[in-house]
Amino acid sequence: MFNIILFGPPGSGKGTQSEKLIDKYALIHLSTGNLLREEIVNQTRLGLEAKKYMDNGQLVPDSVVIGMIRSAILSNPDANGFLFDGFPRTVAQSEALDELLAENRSEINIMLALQVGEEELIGRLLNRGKTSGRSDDVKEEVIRSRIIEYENKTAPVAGHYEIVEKVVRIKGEGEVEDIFDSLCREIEARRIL
Ligand code: B4P
Repeated sequence: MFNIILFGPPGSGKGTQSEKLIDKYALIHLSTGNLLREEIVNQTRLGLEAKKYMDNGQLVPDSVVIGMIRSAILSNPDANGFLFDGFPRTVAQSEALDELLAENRSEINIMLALQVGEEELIGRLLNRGKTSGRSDDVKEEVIRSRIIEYENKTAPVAGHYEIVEKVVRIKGEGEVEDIFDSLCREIEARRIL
């Protein structure tokens, strides 16, 4: 198994690059943002609870997202590997992920961390908000709250994987294809074929 975390602030290109990476490497894409939005569309109890946090630019409680990831991993026993997109977003989530993978005699092989400046992030998300229908992309103050949540709670997750030398930082500004090529180079330098 080859497991990747695609890491970075909101709007850094995680969703965009994930689509390309899962195609190229036949990985299972686990995006907690997408899973939560599905719950919202289906108006489940979990979705209605999560929406309150998401609309305010806050992280959804750890117990909710860890439970979702646990069931997604268990329902894909024959996976080649997973691409985690938008997860883990807290140190508690990263510890839970390490344990879940260890139960399957697996681990995180690489964390690819996209680096993008704050004003560029805000511009991209406001732009997406014009057409995406995503309520968390419309108001600049909500986008700023998401970036603050990222700095306070999510950025420390990189430290957790830096200790085990799994983090590679990639410039996330510029052409989508150029960024994709940089990500692929790093994966191929480490992938056991
Ligand atoms: P996510 O769905 O993960 O949302 P995101 O971080 O905004 O998306 P992403 O980073 O993938 O977007 P992308 O850059 O690809 O999370 C949404 C919310 O769900 C969170 O705020 C939180 O409330 C909750 N949540 C999710 N996971 C959670 C967890 N684990 N724990 C707790 N809560 C959780 O795209 C942005 C825009 O940039 C697009 O329009 C794209 O076209 C554009 N773009 C991409 N690359 C570009 C480039 N190179 N140049 C120009 N534009 C580019």
